[in-house]
Amino acid sequence: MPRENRSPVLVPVLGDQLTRDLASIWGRTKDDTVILMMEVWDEATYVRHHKQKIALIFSAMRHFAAELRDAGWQVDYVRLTDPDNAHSFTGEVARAAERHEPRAIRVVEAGEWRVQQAIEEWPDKFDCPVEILTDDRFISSIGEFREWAEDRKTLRMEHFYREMRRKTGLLMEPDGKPVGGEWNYDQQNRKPPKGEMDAPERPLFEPDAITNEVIALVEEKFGDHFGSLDNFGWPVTREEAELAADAFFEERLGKFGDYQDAMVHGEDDLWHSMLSTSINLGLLDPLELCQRAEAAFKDGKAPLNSVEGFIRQLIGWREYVRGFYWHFMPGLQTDNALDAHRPLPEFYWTGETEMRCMADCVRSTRDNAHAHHIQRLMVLGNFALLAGLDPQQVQDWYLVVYADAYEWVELPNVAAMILYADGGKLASKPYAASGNYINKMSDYCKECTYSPSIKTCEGACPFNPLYWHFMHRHRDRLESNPRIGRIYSTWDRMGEQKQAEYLDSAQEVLDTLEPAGKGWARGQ
Ligand code: FAD
Ligand code: DLZ
Ligand code: SF4
Repeated sequence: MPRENRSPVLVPVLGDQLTRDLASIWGRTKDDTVILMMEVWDEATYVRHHKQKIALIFSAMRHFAAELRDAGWQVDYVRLTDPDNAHSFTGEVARAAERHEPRAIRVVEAGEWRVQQAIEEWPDKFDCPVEILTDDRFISSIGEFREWAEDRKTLRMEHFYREMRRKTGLLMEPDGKPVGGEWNYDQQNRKPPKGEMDAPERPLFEPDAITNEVIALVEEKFGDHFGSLDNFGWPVTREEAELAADAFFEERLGKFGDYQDAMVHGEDDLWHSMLSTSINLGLLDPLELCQRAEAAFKDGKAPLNSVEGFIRQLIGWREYVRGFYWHFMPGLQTDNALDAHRPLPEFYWTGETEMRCMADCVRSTRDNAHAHHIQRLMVLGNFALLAGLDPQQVQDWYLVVYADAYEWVELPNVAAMILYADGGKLASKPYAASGNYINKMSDYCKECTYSPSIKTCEGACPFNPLYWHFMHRHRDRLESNPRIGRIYSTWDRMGEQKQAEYLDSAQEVLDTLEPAGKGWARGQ
């Protein structure tokens, strides 16, 4: 009998493709398909991921494999500890091809450029047809984004977002106008955290036997990676992820909008959904989540500013950064428009700094493998921008430390959104802010060693002089930017003595930054 008739189709499913109706599984019959899942060393070690991130991915992969088997699929699952582990996706597909002699390989395009490069070599490597399918879990394909981007001078998220609203029909009136009359209610989503913040706690999921086994494996093999496993409570199955989503819609969506930009010491989740890990793994469908949010608005259970804000994050930002990533890779990895070369300070890993805001964000990152958006952007990111930290070291840090971090979503946020390393393709101006912003949007400053109202010298919040140091050193580039230019008249009016005080104070801060020891993010 020719091989085509008796051999199966091999369907490799990557660690962030844990979706039952993944394009490569969809429409296949169980008796002539082998689903291949691979725990591989290269993925686990190309950066030294936070321990919770590895545990989450392996546990979710193992649960997904078990779920597929229960549903009657043949799953070939390669464990990390398999003595013959080939270390790479390509190596494991080669081994599986020997085991199963497939008549074809069918795979969904990878989330990350690095992995996709490897997959694109498969047709030449294997002696059967290789079909690489579009990842239809995204609303906009890579090609659609490219088309949208091609003839535009500026690629603003807001314009793309409106296209996505029209495409999905979310929060749209029948006449093509946005529900409520406005496309974007971000102005209403900046309530400072005043008074008692009573955010309900998100559900944490008790590790089961599979997760405990994985946690032990991670402790054994990756025990010296950054982060703690003590608080591990991420959803690792679709059922758990749905329970987490239920809790968000019932208890937190209502105030999600108001407090989207708020920060409170020791309050790590506030009204955020905490669903990014599940969405990025493929356990939850972002479009379904948006539809649920829209239904909550229609049923009068959540206000428009919350619902629009949530939908904008998912069909706006999330889709936009993914398109942006593929449009500008691989250059995005090495962009450094602001010529920033300062090494990442050690306190990004240890949290040992007198800056109370930074210390709290690093603590949450270490304990939870999570920090919420405004902490990533306006505290950790803002400091990296103002201090002129090396983009590649900052990128590595963000990729390592967050359980939801995959390069396609991390890199545009880091290189383009926080560091302006792309020279302004994503953001119309750098997200630079002094201590005032953090003071307004958080309770951090009240008990900090520094004061946001002291601008220079003794006791000054480091963000204050660093802000002016940043503006001063990038004047040539930024002065002509209409959204920033007028800041320079304030600077010029200060007079030379005040300016010198700012610059000297900033230099003092910069001189105290101790570079991170080698080996936190890469290497042993
Ligand atoms: P919520 O605040 O509840 O938001 C809802 C959802 O919107 C999120 O789950 C996420 O899927 C999506 N979302 C919101 N903002 C963004 C954004 N800027 N880009 C893409 N999706 C977004 N998100 C990641 O998933 N992985 C990352 O590696 C990542 N790195 C980031 C790095 C920096 C410097 C910044 C500023 C943001 C980064 N984000 C990243 C975006 C955002 O911080 C997280 O998605 C969010 O904090 C996850 O928590 P949540 O699920 O409670 O989000
Ligand atoms: C992040 C990660 C890790 C740590 N380990 C694995 C793994 O062993 N096997 C796997 O399939 N995926 C892993 N991942 C996620 C991959 O890096 C992810 O699938 C890529 O982003 C795909 O582009
Ligand atoms: Fe952060 Fe400055 Fe506020 Fe201290 S004073 S918490 S360093 S913003």
